[in-house]
Amino acid sequence: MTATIETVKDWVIRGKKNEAVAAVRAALAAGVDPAALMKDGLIAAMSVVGQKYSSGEFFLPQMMIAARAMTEAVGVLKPHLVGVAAEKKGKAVVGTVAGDFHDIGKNIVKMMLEGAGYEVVDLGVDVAPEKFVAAVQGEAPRFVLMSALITLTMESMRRTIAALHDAGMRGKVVVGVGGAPLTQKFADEIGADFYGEDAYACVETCNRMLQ
Ligand code: B12
Repeated sequence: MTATIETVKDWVIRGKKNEAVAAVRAALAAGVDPAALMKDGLIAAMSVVGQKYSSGEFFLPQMMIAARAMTEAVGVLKPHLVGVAAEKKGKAVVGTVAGDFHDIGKNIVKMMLEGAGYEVVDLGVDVAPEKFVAAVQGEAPRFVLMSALITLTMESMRRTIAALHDAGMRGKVVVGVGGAPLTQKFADEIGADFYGEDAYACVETCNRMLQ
């Protein structure tokens, strides 16, 4: 089977899990760069799916099967993207904020952080501010990393930062935020320490902040 980044993207958009996985394997075997497969194949496919959903061409079931294909394909790419860290770095608590169940991006961030040597405590999805606070109190992480994909749930980030502040924990952690609708401007407005546009930027910023 010959497979290119475009083939991978196409199968994910169409929600064809087995074909997407086979196309990723074939593209890797043909020497396609794994990082490019992730960015221009898988992540780009989800943008197209989002556009099709917005325009009414796709409905929730199509979005769900595309997400499933994406998740399977990421699993195949993982060993090619994630190195074996030479040293252990800091601890990070990650989670998708309250009201939000999107976790593909958060899981990629987790995967890249673990590959870079971070210990990651994953709180999952729909994580209430109090749960982030309890994790900071119990785990003493260096980083709290929040993900949001819905404009409305971005406000949960503001509430989580306020809850950390009220619990006297804000100064003890570096707070990073990300997710497709996020911007640097919003991150500044809610008092986050950094915004990262993708998982690579997240790891790079965490590394920089440890120095
Ligand atoms: C897949 C998907 C779903 C799947 C989610 C499956 C899953 N397990 O996550 C399903 C089908 C379940 C779903 C459900 C819904 N969805 Co949806 N979904 C999407 C879609 C198509 C792709 C999201 C995605 O996975 N992208 C790929 C990942 C890799 O990208 P990412 O998350 O942005 O992550 C990258 C970066 O942002 C960054 N990053 C992410 N997190 C973090 C954190 C930190 C700290 C840092 C530094 C970086 C970082 O790194 C990641 C990797 O590089 C988007 C469209 C879009 N353009 O985003 C809509 C979208 C987000 N969904 C939308 C909607 C409306 C919904 C629903 C409300 C639909 C409904 N009627 O029920 C529900 C939400 C339920 C809920 N309460 O959460 C809307 C949101 C609109 C808005 N303005 O807010 C979108 C934009 C679609 C659209 N165009 O309308 N969805």
